[in-house]
Order: sequence, then C-alpha cells, then structure tokens
Amino acid sequence: MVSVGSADRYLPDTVQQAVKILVVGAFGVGKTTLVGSVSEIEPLRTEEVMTQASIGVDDLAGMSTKTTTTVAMDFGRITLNSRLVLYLFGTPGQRRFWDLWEGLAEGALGVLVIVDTRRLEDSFDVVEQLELRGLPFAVAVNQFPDSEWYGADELRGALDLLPATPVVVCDAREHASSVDALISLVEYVSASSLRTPETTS
Ligand SMILES: Nc1nc2c(ncn2[C@@H]2O[C@H](COP(=O)(O)OP(=O)(O)OP(=O)(O)O)[C@@H](O)[C@H]2O)c(=O)[nH]1
Ligand SMILES: [Mg+2]
Repeated sequence: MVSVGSADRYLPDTVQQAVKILVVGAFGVGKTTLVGSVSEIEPLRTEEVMTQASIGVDDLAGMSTKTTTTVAMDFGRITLNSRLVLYLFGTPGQRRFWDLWEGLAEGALGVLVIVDTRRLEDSFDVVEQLELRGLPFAVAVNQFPDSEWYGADELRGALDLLPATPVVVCDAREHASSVDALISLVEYVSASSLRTPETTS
C-alpha cells in the first residue's frame, strides 16, 4: 500500500476512464498482498483466520506466516495515469469460494492471474476457468525466495498459454513491480480490443 490520506482518496478531475480488473489465483499465491501493495487507498480485505476446514485441503507449504485467507474479496484502487484508474477486485483462492468469481468478474476488462511456481499445478484449473469464460488475462509469477526459476517458454508450455498471453514476473509485496504487472495486462487488453474482428479473422 502507498500512502493513505484524505488527499489520496479523491480522483483527479482528469480521470476519463475507470476500469475493473480482477485479480485471481490459487490459494495463497499472493492476491491480497498484491492488491494491498498496489492500492492508493486503504484496501478492503475480507480475511478470516483459517479454520479446521482448511487442514488437509489447503497446501500451506512455503507459507509459514499465512494464518488468514480471503473469504469474499479484496478491493483496491490505483490511478495509472492522469486519465486512467483501475479498480482491483481480488478473489478468494480457496476452491470452496470459487463460485464467487462469476459475480466478481462481471464487467471486468481483464484478469491478472497470480501464479506461485512452487505449486504450479494449483494454477492449471485457474487458467482453465478463465479460458472457459473467455476472459482476457495476463499471468504474473509471484516470485518467492525459494521459487524454482522457469523460463517463459517452459511456463507457457506448462500452463498451456496462447502465444500472445503476457507472462511477467513480479514481487507481490512491491508496489512498482505489481503495478508493472497490471500495466502489462492493460496494454494487452487495450491492444486486443483495438484489433477489430476484420483484422483478427
Ligand atoms: N516471500 C514472499 N512472501 C509473500 C509474497 N507474496 C505474499 N507473500 C506471503 O505469502 C502469503 C500468502 O499471501 P496472500 O496475499 O494472503 O495470498 P492470497 O492469494 O490472497 O491467499 P488466499 O486469499 O488465501 O487465496 C502471506 O503470508 C504473504 O505474506 C512474496 O512475493 N514473497
Ligand atoms: Mg487473499
């Protein structure tokens, strides 16, 4: 999170476009962390302490400090430039809450998929869900200190991504790095929407 003060809460008059972005990913990949590090307003979080229901279901390997999980949504805002503001909606990662994605995705221009390469297989279904729903997305690899290093092509192969789908590496705790990931998504979605059906067919 950047500074939080009343001066930051109001949008400049120059803002012409407000865009909704969904932040999705498997359990514990860093969605809440990213929305929080990016947001220029106090982010809204719906964290609950993980309960017995989580034991044996959610893999906490590599997340010794994680005690809570998102049960409804994260919300944040970032003014990318004087004309464009992004509203970020983070989803819950636990599978039992995936039904909420449908509602949260309504009206979203694009999706940032956060991936943890230490548990890459957890992300297969996430990517599949987005492809089924036809939502444009970019992949942001949240690099943890003990993450294995995958080349972009290897990762694309493993996640079965289309050649045009952006893949970026970020640190969800870092504002600048996370904003860069969002910019990659916005650039991709803007470029795709500029292509008319005539030029793509
Ligand atoms: N080292 C490191 N730790 C991180 C990073 N991102 C998140 N964490 C930690 O990893 C854990 C998971 O982060 P969350 O942001 O809660 O993940 P989430 O995807 O929102 O999790 P759910 O809502 O439960 O699905 C937390 O304990 C974070 O402090 C990162 O980039 N590096
Ligand atoms: Mg979360």
